[in-house]
Amino acid sequence: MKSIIVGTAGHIDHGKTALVKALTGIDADRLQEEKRRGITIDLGFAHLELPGADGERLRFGFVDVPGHERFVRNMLAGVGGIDLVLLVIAADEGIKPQTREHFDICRLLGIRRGITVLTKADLVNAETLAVVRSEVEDFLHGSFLGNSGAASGSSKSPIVAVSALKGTGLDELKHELVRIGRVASAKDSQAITRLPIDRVFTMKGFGTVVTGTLVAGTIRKEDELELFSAGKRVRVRGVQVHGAAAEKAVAGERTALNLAGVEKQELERGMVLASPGLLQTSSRVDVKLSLLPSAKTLKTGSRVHLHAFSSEAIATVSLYEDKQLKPGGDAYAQLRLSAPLLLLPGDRFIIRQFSPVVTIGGGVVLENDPPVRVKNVEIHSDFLGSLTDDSSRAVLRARVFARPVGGLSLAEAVMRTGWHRREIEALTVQIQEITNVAGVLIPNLTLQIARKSLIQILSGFHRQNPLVAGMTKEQLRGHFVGLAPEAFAIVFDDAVTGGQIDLAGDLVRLPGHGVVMKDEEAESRKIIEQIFAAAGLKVPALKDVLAGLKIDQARAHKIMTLLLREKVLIKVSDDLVFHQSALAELRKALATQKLISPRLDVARFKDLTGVSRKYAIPLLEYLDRERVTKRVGDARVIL
Ligand SMILES: Nc1nc2c(ncn2[C@@H]2O[C@H](COP(=O)(O)OP(=O)(O)OP(=O)(O)O)[C@@H](O)[C@H]2O)c(=O)[nH]1
Ligand SMILES: [Mg+2]
Repeated sequence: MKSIIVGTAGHIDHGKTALVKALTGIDADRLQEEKRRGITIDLGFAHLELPGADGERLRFGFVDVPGHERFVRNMLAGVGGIDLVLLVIAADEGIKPQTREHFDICRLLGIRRGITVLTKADLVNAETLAVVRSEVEDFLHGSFLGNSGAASGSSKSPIVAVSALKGTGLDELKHELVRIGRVASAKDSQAITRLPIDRVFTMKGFGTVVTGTLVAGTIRKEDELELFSAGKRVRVRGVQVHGAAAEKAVAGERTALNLAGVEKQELERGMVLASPGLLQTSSRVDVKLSLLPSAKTLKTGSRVHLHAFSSEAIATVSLYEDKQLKPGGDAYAQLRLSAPLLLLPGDRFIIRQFSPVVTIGGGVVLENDPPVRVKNVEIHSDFLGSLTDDSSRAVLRARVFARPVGGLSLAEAVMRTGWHRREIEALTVQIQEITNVAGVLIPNLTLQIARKSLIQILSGFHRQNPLVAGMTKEQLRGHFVGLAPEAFAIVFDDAVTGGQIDLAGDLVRLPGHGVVMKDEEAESRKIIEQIFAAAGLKVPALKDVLAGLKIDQARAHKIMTLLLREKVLIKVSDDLVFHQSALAELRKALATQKLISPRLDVARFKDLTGVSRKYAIPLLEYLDRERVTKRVGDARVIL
């Protein structure tokens, strides 16, 4: 069943609540004070099911708002989630200040569909009704509720005259509700769940209950949700939709949740329940701001009241391009919020003047984690412009290209767009210029440049250090500090697998660019290796070995350095060097010894290895450093 949220709008006393009651049979004025004073103070709710075509049914959730100018704040808490507006104008009064203000709000929120209702039609004669109708037509001209110009067929926004008292016009109104409800775009029940809370109360036998318009996603019994901005997890004990118990609530439904894990005092209007662990609140947002023609010029640095869904905050406006925004104009701006709010790109909001409080404009959130200071306004404005693109592919592409080196992780992409991870992954596949490298999205161009740089850096290194066999991987990594580690890893691994670079132990070099040894050097190297390999643990003194070679001392030392760097030989103390194979054997022997007894003293070690004390002590100290053994008092244990 399709669910549509219908909001009322219009001046005080024009008959909004009476109209909702005439349609649904439900009195949305639930507060004592409302009944006593005969005015709506806070949001009221009602519901109605109507048959559509082909046996389908449409479910309308009504949000009835107060018309009083002092309660526009409450009106704003309800209007954020609506799909369709009933703009209520009393036929005996015509257009009044809150008719205008509510209508402006609907336009600024991007509400696309609605019906204009001329109420109290029974109080005027046909002639007056015709005059009011034509006044209203002029007023709506060119807007989403206007009927001239391109609007036609199913997108037509009707004006219906109604008497809630006599019941006239109600059938026509229901007919129009169904007609428009059928074509209104439904909210996305697959999206990441968000329920802005508009009421909190306790119910005997149920505990804490919150209500709201489910603007995205689905909520089931037993779901875990995250409470923003409290940063708390809560459990859904029960779900009600339009006043009746339900297994689940889907986007577009008026939803009540019975919550476990939270007290009533911890909850308030303006908080949001959302899918856990995916989203984050923001204290700064970049937006596209529109100022009403009726507003005063807005200077950069001004403070305003911001309303988004059921939440509100004070915002300081910082305009990107100019120092001020003229009435009727629009501009990119950064809003700094007095309290962090859960906002996602695409969310609409209203701004009201700080004092006196009147609606002056609104806009759409583009970025919920903007830079504190923008270095180049032109580039940043271009970026914000690309975020307004209708194609989600274009938007994702722009976001990835805005992070050309560090990349955009999937988790962050979810947080910054509000899209599901799987959607983003699917989009990435469609965008040719970007790659998903182990969960980090990065432009292909960056990978190409990194591949080239890798080779250039290595060949530069070889040129400057002809006597060194190569760079360590860490040294090389140091040239790519800004690059996402995942991207470096793939570029590096690909280069090794593809044979563009050689990796020997810890050393990286270009193929054929190692240290070139002359014949006698190569021969000497072989001799050294053989002597140490054959010696096992009873190694000769290094200086004796080097002195026995045919080459000079400088070259002999160069060879030694190479052998140590490649870890063929290992230095255990200043004058003791072992072949790596001998130490590997020793480790094996100790592992076997451990099975017999992990305790080891110097005498035992000497027995085991056959070496003298002169070798035993430095070897044991080396093994301690390598965490093969551990000193405990006078003895050691094998780890
Ligand atoms: N004669 C007549 N009176 C109506 C009609 N609709 C509403 N009224 C009366 O107008 C008064 C105001 O109606 P409400 O429905 O409370 O007006 P409202 O727009 O909800 O007012 P707020 O919520 O305070 O902004 C009430 O006394 C209603 O009985 C109608 O169609 N005909
Ligand atoms: Mg009312």
